[in-house]
Amino acid sequence: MHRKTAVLMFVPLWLAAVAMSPGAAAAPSSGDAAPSAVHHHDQQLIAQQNRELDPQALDTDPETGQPRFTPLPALPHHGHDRTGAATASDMTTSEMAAAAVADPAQVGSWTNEAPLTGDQNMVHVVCSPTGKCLFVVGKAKKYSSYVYNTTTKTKTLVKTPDDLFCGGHVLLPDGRALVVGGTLGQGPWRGTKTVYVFNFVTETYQKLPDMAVGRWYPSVVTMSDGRQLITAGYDVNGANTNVVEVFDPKTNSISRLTPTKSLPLYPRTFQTSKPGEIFYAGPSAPGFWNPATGAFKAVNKPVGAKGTGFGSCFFGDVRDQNLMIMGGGWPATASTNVIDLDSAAPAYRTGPAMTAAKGYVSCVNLPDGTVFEANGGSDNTISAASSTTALLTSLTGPWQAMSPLPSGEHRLYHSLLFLQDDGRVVSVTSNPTGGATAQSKSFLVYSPPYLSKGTRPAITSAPTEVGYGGTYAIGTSAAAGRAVPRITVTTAPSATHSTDLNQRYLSLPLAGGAITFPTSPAIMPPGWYRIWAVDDANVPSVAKWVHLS
Ligand SMILES: [Cu+2]
Repeated sequence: MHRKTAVLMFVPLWLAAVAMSPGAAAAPSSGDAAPSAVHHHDQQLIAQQNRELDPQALDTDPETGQPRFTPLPALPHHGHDRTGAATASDMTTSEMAAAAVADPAQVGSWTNEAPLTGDQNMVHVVCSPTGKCLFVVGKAKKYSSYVYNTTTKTKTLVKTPDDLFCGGHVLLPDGRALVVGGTLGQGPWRGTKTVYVFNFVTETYQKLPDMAVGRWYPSVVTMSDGRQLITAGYDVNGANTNVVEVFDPKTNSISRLTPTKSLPLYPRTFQTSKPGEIFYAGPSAPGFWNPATGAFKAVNKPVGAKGTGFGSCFFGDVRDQNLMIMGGGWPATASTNVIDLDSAAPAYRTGPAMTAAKGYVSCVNLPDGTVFEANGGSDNTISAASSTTALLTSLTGPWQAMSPLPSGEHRLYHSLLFLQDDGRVVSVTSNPTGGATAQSKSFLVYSPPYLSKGTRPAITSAPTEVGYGGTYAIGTSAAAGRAVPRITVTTAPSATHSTDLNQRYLSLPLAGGAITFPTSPAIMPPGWYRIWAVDDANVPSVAKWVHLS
């Protein structure tokens, strides 16, 4: 693949790593915001995009307070197997035949794991270097949180001080989770101003001074300077806010930027390779945005892209800056669009079509450099759920069909996908129309084909603290006859509502047993990353966390 940005510098620069400590005194509350002045054109744009934002997901009619949907009947049971014998399986004959020939080394495999099954909606996840993931669960006004310990496979209920449901979040550079906004109420949906940080060691939330505005469905992205850009969401009155705010983890404070920006709910915003520059992926009115100055440079509209529940991932090494958006509803599309953000004239072009039309589709950067997609459907109903999953190994495609979701499972509204430290992918949550009886609470775990290809390599030694441009010796081991030519890097999972806006992947060649980190914090914003030894058969180790500063 063409590498445009030669950021690898083999300079034996051992930077002294400085551990960041959580900030000291909190700033005083910023008080109430002035009424937001949204331009008429922006209001039209927002209204259009938010119309697409799944009115079906509202189980209760905001106007009447009455249930909007009646529960769907149970899935039909086909009642026979391939031989015609009676069975209670949900699989069709052709599905069973496909399953019989499915080779995990070719298509991977799914398991349904117990730890969190039976709990409420796991709508938000943030994973940390402690090996613990924070799940914010529930639905509006019925909420809690769990810490899921991925090592011991146990869960702990966490005292949850506010309704964080449908807020925004990310793992901070110092290893805490930031959770902003949430649900203030519905009819119309309104967002809270609350700001919390979650400490994974003490497993407690700490309340910080409020944001200037309430936010329901905000986006949070860590920028190249290590601060978090907070955009969009419905405010305390249910209006889409154009106020842009920034969280500084060193001072635990929020500040409001002077320029405003109208963006739809959960806008797909990404730190580009240029410090201070954000790319808003659209699909309506995409472009490059400087939040500090308000400057915006539009790019072409992606072809066939849909604005609801679409997936978005950088394909391959983030230094190639190939951002892909895929799917979305309604009606759902299988189309993908790719834009090279580093090109002289950045423009969306058509990418390889997915194997199925899907809204609420998610994608994950796997540690071998491929992109895995799962979840979604052609509509937000169980009968329209898609069980297909696929792997993309080249930007030119095609998507290769992987093992479908287990029989009877569905992943629609509120579903999410994330990569565990063990190299497996978790898929949780589904809130199709039909209310509580239609929800799925299963905890599905996908083992990619690389986990069925012999003994995995291992990282035997590595530093915990690393610096920009620094070169570090990494000890690895590999199966007999195999070598480890590279170390790959993935971000800390922070997934919700078919997105993980901070997700990225890099591949660092091992030269003389050492790797060199990029020099630019726009490529790797400061914080915690997972490194993986990947052998010459593209089989990854389990991850080890490193802290970049
Ligand atoms: Cu939601």
